[in-house]
Amino acid sequence: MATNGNENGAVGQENINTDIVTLTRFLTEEQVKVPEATGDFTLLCHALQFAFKSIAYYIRRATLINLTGLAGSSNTTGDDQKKLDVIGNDVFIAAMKGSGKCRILVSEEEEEAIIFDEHPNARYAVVCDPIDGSSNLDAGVSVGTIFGIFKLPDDILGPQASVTAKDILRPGTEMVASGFTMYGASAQLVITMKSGNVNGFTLENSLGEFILTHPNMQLPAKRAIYSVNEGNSAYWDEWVNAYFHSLKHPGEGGKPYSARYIGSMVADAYRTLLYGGVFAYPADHKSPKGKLRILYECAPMAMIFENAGGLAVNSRMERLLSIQPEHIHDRSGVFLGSKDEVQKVIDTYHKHKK
Ligand code: AHM
Ligand code: MG
Repeated sequence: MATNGNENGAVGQENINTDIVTLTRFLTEEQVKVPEATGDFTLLCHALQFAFKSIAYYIRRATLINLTGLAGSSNTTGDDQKKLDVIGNDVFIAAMKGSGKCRILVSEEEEEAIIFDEHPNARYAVVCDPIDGSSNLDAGVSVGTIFGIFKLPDDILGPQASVTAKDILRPGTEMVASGFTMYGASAQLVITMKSGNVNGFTLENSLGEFILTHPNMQLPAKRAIYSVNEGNSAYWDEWVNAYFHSLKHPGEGGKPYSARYIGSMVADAYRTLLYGGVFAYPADHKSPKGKLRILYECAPMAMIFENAGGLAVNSRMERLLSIQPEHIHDRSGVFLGSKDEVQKVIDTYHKHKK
């Protein structure tokens, strides 16, 4: 077998892997496994990939090219928009439109769903939060893009069919794929297909390629880490307070949980995926429907966590993936993470609701 001369791990001699799996290769190999595949999904993913690379590039350079700060506008829900929110959204819309494979796009930054009537035969609908956690941007904290992909039914294909936002008010169980890209020390893309594995890719900046670095990600079944904005505890239901109290005060001989909260869902979720634990943004008295959005924040994350062996429920302990949003920006409470940790949430809920 040929080697590249680094058996001793000598400094300056890289052990070069010349057979790497890029996202492009991975998608092609996945497509081959589905004989009836048309290639449309693969092309859509290529367009998504370009959007992630572009957003990663602008975020890396933000401070240098004056992209930090507010854009002077606010989005659908009155949140101040950052310049990068606007750029991320524009990049995403252009990529989806240009793919020719996207019929409907829902973005957190757009009040209405965008319907691409110029592509009446496009089979896919995409939901996204182009830059989630953007309040952290100027401090250089990791943010991310979250996305979900639905395949539209045949009866709304073609120039005669009329497509509306209602066509995308579907539960997460109907997604064909979901994922997120975290823009951190490096850009990390995590993607999963319906009932498939969860795979993690790292953007290699010089090659400009996402490389498969975390194949078949599996969430540890338990881990004593909780991630929640405890500043909201005055608004929480009694059972939510009781649950977090029990983590911090485990009783005689027990070890209290560690708290980790970045305030950027993608970063908190990525850590939870790798290390285990529980991430929560419960519904509370101030936000009775919760803060996070069902379509493009909760459902895509829920699919990743379930496919990696974890659980994801809302504040009524219903499976997050089964929740049908009432409108495209509908919200939900969320608890997701390691199987045993989320089970503990469910048990506490039922004990207190008896
Ligand atoms: P955004 O979509 O406006 O960026 O808000 C979503 C973010 C999530 O990334 C994060 O989990 C949450 O809001 C943090 O909220 P808070 O600052 O209330 O803790
Ligand atoms: Mg968001």
